[in-house]
Amino acid sequence: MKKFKKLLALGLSISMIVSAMAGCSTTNQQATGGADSGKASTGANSDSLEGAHVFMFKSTGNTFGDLMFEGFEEYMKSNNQKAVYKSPAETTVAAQVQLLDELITQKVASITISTNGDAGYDEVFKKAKDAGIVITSIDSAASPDYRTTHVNQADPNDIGAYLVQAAVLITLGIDYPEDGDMKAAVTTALSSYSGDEIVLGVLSASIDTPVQNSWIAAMEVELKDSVYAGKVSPTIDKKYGNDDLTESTTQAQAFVAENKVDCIISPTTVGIAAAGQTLKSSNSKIKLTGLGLPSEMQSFMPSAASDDAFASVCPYMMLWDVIHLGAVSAASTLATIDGSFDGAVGSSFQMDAFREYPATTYEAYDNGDGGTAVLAGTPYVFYKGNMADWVKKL
Ligand code: RAM
Repeated sequence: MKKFKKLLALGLSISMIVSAMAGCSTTNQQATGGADSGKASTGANSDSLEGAHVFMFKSTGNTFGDLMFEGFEEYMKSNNQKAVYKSPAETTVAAQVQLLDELITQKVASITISTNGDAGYDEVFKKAKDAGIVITSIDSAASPDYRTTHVNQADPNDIGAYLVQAAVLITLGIDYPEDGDMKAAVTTALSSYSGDEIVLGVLSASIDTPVQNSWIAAMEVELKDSVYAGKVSPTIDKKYGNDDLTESTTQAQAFVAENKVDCIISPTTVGIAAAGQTLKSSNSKIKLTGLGLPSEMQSFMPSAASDDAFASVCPYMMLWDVIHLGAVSAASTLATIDGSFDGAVGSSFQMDAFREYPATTYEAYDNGDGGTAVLAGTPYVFYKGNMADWVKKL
């Protein structure tokens, strides 16, 4: 748990902060930078995509995807390459497959994708690979049979464990510990806890999304730790909002109506914002944590160190440097194309003179798929002590 201490001490680099600010201000203007919603591929934008590097998120309208593209595009541009954002309107496998098929016809050079599911891509990925198109996955993994590597935001085991720890502390009304050691705080707090069994809920993306499922699997492993025995239910109440604001709101409302959970963990930026709004407007006692963007969560979180964090529905949450994540995937793709990186264990690439990114075996619980991953970052906690610094940056 020392990692958190280090993280809080280090923060993110100044250049990342500056580019994050740039990212926020241009998030909805990507069409001007050669990006579009995917509609262009059916004719709205006749620019040739031949040789372009495509970034495909799960669906359009998601700031998390826009920010990853920001970093991807910046890195590609600095290497004189053309980056294009193409994502379907709907968060489904079928919509991504259709778009992928069109991109193959248009002879793109590479595709970097965050997938909507485990299955259903093999045929189109094979077609892309046979056409010499490099496939890299990011955020939500693609099959190791077709990807060079998976660019992993942070260790899935850490993400799952930290989210459970945060949810338990929040349920008990305990502030984010300044030393960052949530597990120690949970252990101390639960050792003297004799109240009702704490019940956690999860508001996820789709039922099939590989990345959220890997984090949920890690949460379930964390809950098996003896520290929680008899105090926190090992069973998580799961609902799925498909990374859609309306559907996520409906699911959050169901949590409120059922009133069975003490805290909702939403490991998706769309879900946590929808739950924030729902819990706030319903005056529910249910608390919230998860993975969110400070810019989208400010109305549901404390904003000053002197605030009572528990006057807000979400006292603290976490995420990582989303812009840097996108840049790492661009570096991975270019290193694959120039032949200096092949995604095998032992293979690595550099983004700058100092930092090496090695491929290692990907060990997410439900997706320890025999493929490799490159670790791009670590989770970072947003709480009353630092929210004011972040709302305009990420
Ligand atoms: C959402 C997406 C993405 C996830 C982030 C935290 O925007 O679901 O997959 O990694 O949130």
